[in-house]
Amino acid sequence: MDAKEFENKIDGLVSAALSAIESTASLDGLENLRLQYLGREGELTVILRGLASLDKAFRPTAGQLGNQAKQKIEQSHEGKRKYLYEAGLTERMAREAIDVTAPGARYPIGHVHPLSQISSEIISIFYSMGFSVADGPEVETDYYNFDALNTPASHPARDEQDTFYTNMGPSVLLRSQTSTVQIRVMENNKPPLRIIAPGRVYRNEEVNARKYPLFHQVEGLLIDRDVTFGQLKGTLSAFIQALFKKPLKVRFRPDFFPFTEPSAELDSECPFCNGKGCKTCGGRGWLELLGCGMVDPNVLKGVGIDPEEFSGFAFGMGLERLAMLKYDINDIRNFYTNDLRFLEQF
Ligand code: 2NM
Repeated sequence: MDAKEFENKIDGLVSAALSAIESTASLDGLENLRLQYLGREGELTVILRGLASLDKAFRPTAGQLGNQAKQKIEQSHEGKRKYLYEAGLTERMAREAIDVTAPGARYPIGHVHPLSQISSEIISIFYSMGFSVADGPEVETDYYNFDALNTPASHPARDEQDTFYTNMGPSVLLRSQTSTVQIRVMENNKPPLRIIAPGRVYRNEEVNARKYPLFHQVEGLLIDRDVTFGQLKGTLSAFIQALFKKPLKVRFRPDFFPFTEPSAELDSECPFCNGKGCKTCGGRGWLELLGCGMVDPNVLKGVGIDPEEFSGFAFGMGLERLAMLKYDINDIRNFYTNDLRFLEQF
């Protein structure tokens, strides 16, 4: 190869390298070009390695040309590398920019179900009066649900029309009241006793806006010596005032339950109109809130408590009914459909 040929070859190589560098658009592509020309087996490297075979007189010039070529390619490569790096950085900064002033994402937080709310509230009121919480099975026997509660075989509540019996045996049923728990507590503990039994109960009813085959009760029981109906009235009127957070009159109307004698319904002055009469109380000024009475001596005898020594009172209320009144809910089915638009209001 003579000097002219060498010069042409070097020039051709440099202009090919520069135009390839010019047109590459990625750092990876650029690195491949660097290897192609300047790497250990790169086109220029191979040529420079072959200088020894050139005419001795031409060698210094050739060496100079080769080094200049190398510098040109290196400069071009370095210029393009900086350019691509900066452009990539600018693009990433635009793409990944965070607006630190943007409001945070809201995570939906849960709500306590209105039945759980009213249940907790009732529990804490009775807790403050010295009652503790008891619970028991939802699948029960007719002994605990009826016999022990002085409810005779002929009573209509025992009919399949009203109570869910299971296929686990003729006497196995879903409890229709939480009094079953109170019987179990009286069987296993000596008086004095002060307990409430919150929980699910089941009755075979056609569904409508006020009835559902599953609902919740809180029943209460107090057993001691010399318990009076006056103490029942005082306890329940304190409870009603604590629940509605205002001084409300209560009245007791005679009623009948197999497990209490005497028995009564408790009405309170309507807390929404203070007794004047409104939509909620149907213009009557009074709301029927719960059932109560003095525990029947037959119930005490059945659990081995001597009715000559001890007496007691008991009461029971439906949580759905109380929650519907307190939160102005017009359909009991809202409690069980778990529609978030409903639940989020509480
Ligand atoms: C009510 C109304 C009146 C009641 C009675 C008893 C027990 F176990 F002592 F006999 N527990 N709960 C009772 C009394 C329940 O619910 C409307």
